Amino acid sequence: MKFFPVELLFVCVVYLSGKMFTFPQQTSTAHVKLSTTREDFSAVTACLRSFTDLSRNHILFSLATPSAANDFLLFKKAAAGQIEVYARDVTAVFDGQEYKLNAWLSVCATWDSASGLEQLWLNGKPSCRKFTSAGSNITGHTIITLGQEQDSHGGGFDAKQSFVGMISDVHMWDHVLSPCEISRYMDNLNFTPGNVLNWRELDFQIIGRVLLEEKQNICY
Ligand SMILES: [Ca+2]
Repeated sequence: MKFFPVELLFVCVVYLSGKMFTFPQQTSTAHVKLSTTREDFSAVTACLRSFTDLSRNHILFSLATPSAANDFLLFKKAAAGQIEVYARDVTAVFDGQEYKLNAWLSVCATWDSASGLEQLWLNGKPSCRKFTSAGSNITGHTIITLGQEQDSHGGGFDAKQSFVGMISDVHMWDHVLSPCEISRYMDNLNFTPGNVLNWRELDFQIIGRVLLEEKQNICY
């Protein structure tokens, strides 16, 4: 009888175009772990599309290194319209965001260490540009999770901050995308895929009840 280590069944690189991860219940465990061998970032752009009906706090994108659990993070606060973006453990709150429930949202966040400025984009609309942290890079072994927020490197999850819903089209770049490139992502036009995370050839691991499903197309 052939024996396959359990991990092998869940670690894969898959062409995910047209697919989504479904997080069907609130837990403190279920998540998707995204892998990159990159360990030094002087700038970041992360983009994803999400669909949820959560009005409580919840995580959208969590990147931790051994020295900083919130090295780059997108977090929807319970307060209406407020999205936090962390860089190097420092947060900026972006207020007045049209964060609709029960709809696909396109979200991107950028940061660069030279200026220390962040910007959030939601459904094509840019936010204010806000300062968080300048002068130091995101460095060290990088763990990225979807579905759970890391309070420690790869762990420290809290069900009350978990994501419930669907996530698709996750990309990450090691530079700040131009507004034009972000618009192309938001409009789902032809854009240059992420050079750190690329949804079209994503290296990921599913832990717990997360399903990889076809994105649903509604016919009229
Ligand atoms: Ca937390």
